[in-house]
Amino acid sequence: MAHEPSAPRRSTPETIDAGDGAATIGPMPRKALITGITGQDGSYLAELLLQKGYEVHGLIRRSSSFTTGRIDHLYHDPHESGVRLFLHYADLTDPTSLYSHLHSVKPEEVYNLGAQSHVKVSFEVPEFTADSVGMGTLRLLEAIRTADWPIRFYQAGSSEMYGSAPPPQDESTSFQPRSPYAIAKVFAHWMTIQYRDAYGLHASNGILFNHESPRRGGTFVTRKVTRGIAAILAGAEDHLYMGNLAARRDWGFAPEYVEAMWRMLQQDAPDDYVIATGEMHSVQELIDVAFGLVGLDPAKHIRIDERYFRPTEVDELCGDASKARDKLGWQPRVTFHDLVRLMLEADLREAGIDPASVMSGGTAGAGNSGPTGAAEEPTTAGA
Ligand code: NAP
Ligand code: G4F
Repeated sequence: MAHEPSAPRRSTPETIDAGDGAATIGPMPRKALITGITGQDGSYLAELLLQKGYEVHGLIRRSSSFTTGRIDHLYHDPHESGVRLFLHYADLTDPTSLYSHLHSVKPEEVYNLGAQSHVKVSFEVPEFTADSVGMGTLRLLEAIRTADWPIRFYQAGSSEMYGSAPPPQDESTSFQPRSPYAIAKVFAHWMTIQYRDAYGLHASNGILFNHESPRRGGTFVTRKVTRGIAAILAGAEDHLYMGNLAARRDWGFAPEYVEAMWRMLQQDAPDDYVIATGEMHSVQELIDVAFGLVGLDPAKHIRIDERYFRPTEVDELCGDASKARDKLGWQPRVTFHDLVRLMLEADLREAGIDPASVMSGGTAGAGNSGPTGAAEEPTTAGA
């Protein structure tokens, strides 16, 4: 399909490819299938796999508006040679779509990143969350079980599964989930182990602690803060309405975390791995660091709104990723302060503000501001 010169660069199942020609030379590239390719992690994973020479197939949901903002930069007209990124319409709640695309693509690696991934929202749409996160994983595993070629499977597990289990949390810590989202992830985690044990699938669980980037959705707390500051400096907002500032999280940098996913599937044997920085900070500290970088007083701009509190909260998450370090050779590099700085810089640029003009201590320069596609924090719903 020809791409209209004046149209915005949008990727649809008919029009997207990677366009660097690598797939046309030499042996057949390895094929990977990604659910959730339009999300933060899916976009970084697609980039990583394309760089490694894979042919990448992403499953996307049909929507009345474009959802491919985070992967549009991978777009090249399919009439060019070397197409290596393909998109297909499917949904984790629709088993037929999963089965048919799996069998037509025949991937060697499947990364299950698709999910209703917002914890607070999972209290409002618990059935859809359980369906997409829990049952969706089971549907994908069932489709894989029927395949007559070897497939390696990655399940995007979450530190939310630990819930009220005290930190530090590692692979031996018991799950004590505190939300519909976390309970659905626990189901998916154990189902992945079940298919590994019962059917010999090469199926691995990543238990990833919070990871962020300039592509993070706008209703997660880090991005909400960095976007909020940019809006305040741009004169568009005066206040930022927040929830529980005492919650503590282990925040890392998303591109490093998708590298760990890939490493898990390169192991001879499947296994489960915690991926984390081992450092914990409160939401209040996040606010103080981010506001401090631009010399704003948070007390003047932060307001508390009950709607952003969860019915049950996870107070403290801090991961011990020793196993990933020892077995996968994986280690985080971007620190909490670097992360806040690079996200803030990206949001300032997006708001038309030169970071150097407002930030103290120089700029990080590490931020991949890329397309974000993030939505506004809703004003009528409590996310
Ligand atoms: P995200 O930005 O919210 O992306 C979620 C992706 O799932 C989007 O592509 C979304 O598509 C897709 N999706 C939602 N419902 C679906 C359905 N019914 N069928 C198919 N696809 C569906 O999430 P993320 O931060 O990249 O996280 C990736 C995965 O890791 C998720 O499973 C998340 O739960 C898990 N995880 C994330 C973190 C973290 O800190 N980021 C930590 C641990 C685990 P649309 O674009 O159409 O909405
Ligand atoms: O950024 P959050 O919404 O992330 P949360 O709930 O930790 O979940 C994220 O990380 C999980 C891994 O542990 C993923 F599995 C999950 O998919 C998602 O990516 O909230 C972080 C903390 C919470 O304790 C929340 O109560 O920040 C607190 N918070 C305080 N005020 C707020 C706000 N969170 C949001 N979203 N908005 C607020 O105004």
